[in-house]
Amino acid sequence: MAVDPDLSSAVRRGLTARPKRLPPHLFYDREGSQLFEAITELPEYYLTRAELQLFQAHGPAIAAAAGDVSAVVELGSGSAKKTQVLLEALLRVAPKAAFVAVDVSAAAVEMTRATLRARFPGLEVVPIQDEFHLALEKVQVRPGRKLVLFIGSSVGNFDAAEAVELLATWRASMRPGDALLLGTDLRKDPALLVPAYDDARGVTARFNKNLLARINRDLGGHFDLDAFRHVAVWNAEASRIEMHLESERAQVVAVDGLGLSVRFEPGERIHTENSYKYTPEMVEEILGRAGFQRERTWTDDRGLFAEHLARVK
Ligand code: AVI
Repeated sequence: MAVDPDLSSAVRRGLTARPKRLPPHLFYDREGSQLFEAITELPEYYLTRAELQLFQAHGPAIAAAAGDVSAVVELGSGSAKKTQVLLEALLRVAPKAAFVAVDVSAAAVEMTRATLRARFPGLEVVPIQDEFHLALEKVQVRPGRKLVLFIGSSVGNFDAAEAVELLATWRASMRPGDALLLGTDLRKDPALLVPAYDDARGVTARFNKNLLARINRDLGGHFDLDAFRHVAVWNAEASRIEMHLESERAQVVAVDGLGLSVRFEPGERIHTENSYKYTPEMVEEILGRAGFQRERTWTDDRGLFAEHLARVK
């Protein structure tokens, strides 16, 4: 079995920590990415639809505020369903702009390139498979102002300190006049939030348990998926939804590829994800500390989701 060293060290570290945890970027192998696409179609998962509606309603205003940019750079590319709607509006204001699709996965950038080529035949689409900050440095060889997109509430899976560090790193590769469009989910009634992360069909439960399935597939793990329960809870103090996997009983699970035996108490949890839900103050704080000035914010019709346009200070 060819073992991925990043996966091995993250799983070893997380399963030997107290409390146990696994980092959320491990969700996104092939199965996990497909499950995430299925989540975005769920009736309970309002985020994707709200952001799409926001782009349909406010795309022209966002484009006017962003101005005549020479490149639109999307950090984290994929099916680009929502991006197409925004891009339509952006290209009316900046018809010569190129689109730069950045992702650590070659398959993701290729998928974006193919989708956008079909929809916008004249558009220059530049795929970059790299870490986001390195891609931003490469993009700066192009003259003109850039608009960087970090949408879909991806920032919400980082805590405030991590988010500031991340945005500040990108900020260091941006120039005065460049802009960032940041998508954030908003703090709201937990009666709406919790089902979005614990849907009736159990797709999010399968997405969460795919972490254990992945350890079984890629690291020779022996997790019994039925011996763990998917848990989604609202942590009001931290303003975040937390996902956990809770052991139904006392058990010891071997992970052969790591030479590890992991003991679980009944009810013991592995913390797998945080999804922060923002107030305007939280957004202002993160952008400001990372060296950006928030200029404008738009929300969808139901006030569920927000998009913030910020400039390099
Ligand atoms: C990718 N990210 C913004 C999603 C979220 O809503 O935090 C991941 C997700 N986790 C469970 N459902 C969706």
